[in-house]
Amino acid sequence: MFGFIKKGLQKTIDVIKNIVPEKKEKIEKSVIEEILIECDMEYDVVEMVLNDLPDEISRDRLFKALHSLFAEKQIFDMTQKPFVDLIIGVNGAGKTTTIAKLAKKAKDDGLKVMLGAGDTFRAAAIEQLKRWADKIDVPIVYTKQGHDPSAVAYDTIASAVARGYDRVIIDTAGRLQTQTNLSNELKKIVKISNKALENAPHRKILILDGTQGNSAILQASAFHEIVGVDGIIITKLDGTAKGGALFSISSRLKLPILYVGVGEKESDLIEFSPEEFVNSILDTIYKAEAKETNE
Ligand SMILES: Nc1nc2c(ncn2[C@@H]2O[C@H](COP(=O)(O)OP(=O)(O)OP(=O)(O)O)[C@@H](O)[C@H]2O)c(=O)[nH]1
Ligand SMILES: [Mg+2]
Repeated sequence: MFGFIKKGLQKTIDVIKNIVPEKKEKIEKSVIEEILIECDMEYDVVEMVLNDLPDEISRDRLFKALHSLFAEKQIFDMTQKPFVDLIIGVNGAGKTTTIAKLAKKAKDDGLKVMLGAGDTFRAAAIEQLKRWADKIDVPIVYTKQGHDPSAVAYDTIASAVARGYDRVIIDTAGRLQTQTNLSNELKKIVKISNKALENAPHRKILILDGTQGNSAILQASAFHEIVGVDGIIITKLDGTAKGGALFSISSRLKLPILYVGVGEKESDLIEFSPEEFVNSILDTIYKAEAKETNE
């Protein structure tokens, strides 16, 4: 039943298996504490979770405690045409790859998708997104290196409006000469997108590198302050044992995790479900089946 996310969580699950040699109905608090810390849940969050729990913890109690850490998913009116996603995040976080994955998902759902190569800082970034656009077979709006990214955002949205497209996904640079430059550039892209289409960008999605674990929280707060993030995508979950950081990232930032990246291919993106995530972890610890906890 919970097959998909387990693929991305394998390394985290391996760490847990080493701590819990035998699955039981109830697990000692000290063992749960060790598991959560080893999986890179922030210590303050671990304490908060364990505070209200008894010395021997049932699956049901732990499920509720862990599940409550995740921020509620905001409902977006995705019927707005075009629905515009702006993708932000630091250098190397996985923005461009994730855009390809999101584009493929939307295309597979029968939507007309257009990409905007808003990372004009590096020529290679434009080329990389063009290659993905070719592979997935979706149109892309781009310009020369060094040109104004907000103009690319504007042109992409305007073209999508004119051609009746359903979805626009805009890439951005992860690094400029200074932090202030990046901050001003992102604000400008948002402002100009809004001139191209009211309410655009509809979602500002922050991409975080999952291998960074909890250290991504500070970085995320900075982006949130600059533009106001609507949702997070955590990439490279396949390459890390720090899956527990997802709890602290979502609860500290009070932002929903929309998807997780579990590989480098365009199909390696999984819609994030807090239930499935928590159950995948609990399946490794407890004897009792998941369905008993969901009643
Ligand atoms: N294993 C794994 N690798 C990933 C995942 N997502 C992205 N990557 C890899 O991470 C590297 C960086 O990804 P990019 O998409 O180029 O990152 P970016 O944020 O666009 O980087 P810049 O354009 O330099 O700011 C690439 O080698 C990707 O293949 C993932 O979910 N799993
Ligand atoms: Mg990129």
